[in-house]
Amino acid sequence: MTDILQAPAMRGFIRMCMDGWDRGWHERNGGNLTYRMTDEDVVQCRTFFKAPGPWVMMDVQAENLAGEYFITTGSGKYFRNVEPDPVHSLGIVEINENGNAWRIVWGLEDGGKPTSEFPSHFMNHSVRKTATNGANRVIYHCHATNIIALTYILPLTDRDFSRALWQSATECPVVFPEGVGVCPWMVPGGADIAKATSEKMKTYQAAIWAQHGLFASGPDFDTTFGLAHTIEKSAEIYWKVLATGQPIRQTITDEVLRAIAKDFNVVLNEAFLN
Ligand code: 2HA
Ligand code: ZN
Repeated sequence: MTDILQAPAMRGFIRMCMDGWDRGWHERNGGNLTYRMTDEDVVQCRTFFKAPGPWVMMDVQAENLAGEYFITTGSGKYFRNVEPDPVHSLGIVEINENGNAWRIVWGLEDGGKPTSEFPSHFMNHSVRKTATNGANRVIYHCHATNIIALTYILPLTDRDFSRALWQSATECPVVFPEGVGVCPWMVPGGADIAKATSEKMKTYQAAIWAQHGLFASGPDFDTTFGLAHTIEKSAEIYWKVLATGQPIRQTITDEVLRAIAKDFNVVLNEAFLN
């Protein structure tokens, strides 16, 4: 390998950024993506690392992420520029042995920093790593249009959003049988939104930030992008139905939801069924 950008982790990361850009979920510097690298990824990329930058303390801590390496989008950087200008748009950071500081080992050239949502990503990586016995590696935040629009009209409860999404596309109960979490509007970028989101992510693969966007997790880029895409598509369908102004004549009933779960061998969150 002659270029770090040929590493499968980097290729997958960049492709996902451009997919999100193409969907229209990353206006200006909106959204962010982080990936917890495997040992093999680190071996492939290490020869391209630079002399590490200084350690930068965080106001969140996760012992189970000590010594990990993350690929991250940069604070204030544009998804639109990730493919044409990766060395400024992206970086790799190493986490210290206490799990409370990072330092840059590749990219984020000319004074760049990890995404402003790094505390939220970090806490959520920690929670999802535990919840999935180490399988989870990707955390993705996007400004998905239709899901944001729904946060103006639906009650901001896990139950209301989970039911609306399950009922709006047949694949939803199979893709996220536990439902989705909903956080009220909160100031972006800080420890509070990080903690509130990570509480939700103990149960769910995805959380919605009211009037802001979507937070999705998964073991790899395909699954995580697919989850965000599925949630947003379902929100779009629900939104189109509401926009007709017609009464809803039929929907996916709870009986059908239970039947889908049985056939596809998934456990639906019973708390959200009638
Ligand atoms: O620009 O999306 O949540 C980054 C964001 C903040
Ligand atoms: Zn955002």
